Amino acid sequence: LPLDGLQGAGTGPLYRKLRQSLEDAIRSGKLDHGDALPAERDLADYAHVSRVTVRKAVDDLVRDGLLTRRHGSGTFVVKPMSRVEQPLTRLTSFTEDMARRGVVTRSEWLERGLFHPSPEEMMMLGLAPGTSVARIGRLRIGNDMPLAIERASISAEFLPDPSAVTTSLYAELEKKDARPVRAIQRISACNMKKADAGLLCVPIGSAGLSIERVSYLASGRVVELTRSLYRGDAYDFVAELSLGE
Ligand code: 16G
Repeated sequence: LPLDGLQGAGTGPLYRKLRQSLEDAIRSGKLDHGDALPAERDLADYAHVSRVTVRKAVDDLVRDGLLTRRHGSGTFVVKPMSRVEQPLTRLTSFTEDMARRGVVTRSEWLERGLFHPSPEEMMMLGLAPGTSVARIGRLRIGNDMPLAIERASISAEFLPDPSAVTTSLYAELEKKDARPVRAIQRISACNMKKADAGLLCVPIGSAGLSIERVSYLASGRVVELTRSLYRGDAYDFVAELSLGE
């Protein structure tokens, strides 16, 4: 196995030492990105620890985003993504942005359905009383690395069947002739709370960028109200500036 013994691997409980030793193997390239992690039993035999200890160490590394579990095929070393440089002046979708960079995306669903709108959604989206709102909440993942949590609210008029959104919300809106053409976006700094940090695989309190986007149709109608939380260690937002009048 491409692992050094647990002797020099720091102090504390065994699973921490094993975690450290696995992390060292990943950082030094002995375990390469995309490699499958040896079977739990082999790791346990090799390190002279129990399988419970191995599982704890692996859980730790999965939580911190160094390893990923793929259902049915095992545990793999995550390909780290370099920081994403995101232009601030183009109204593109996550799926498009990532495809352009050759990043493989997927989403985990946090929420998807029609709901009774909150007063804020009614106001922001200009909803008539008695109408519903479609909510699309997703953890957005690029090359196995969780990048952002996005929660979008859309008038049901433009998205009567939220379950039709399987990959791209904007692609689905486009089919309904309701893809936004203009948006206002506000970005502010925040520290991640426990639940969000857990989803994004970063330590609690890590720097995040909280982004609010309100998007419009050419007619001026609001289509989308989206609140997102982006990983501060993964994104650079860039804009070209020119001398004002
Ligand atoms: C972007 C947008 C989000 C929009 C999503 C649609 C931000 C910062 N970004 O991530 O508002 O809902 O794209 O992406 O809010 P999709 O078409 O891939 O679902």
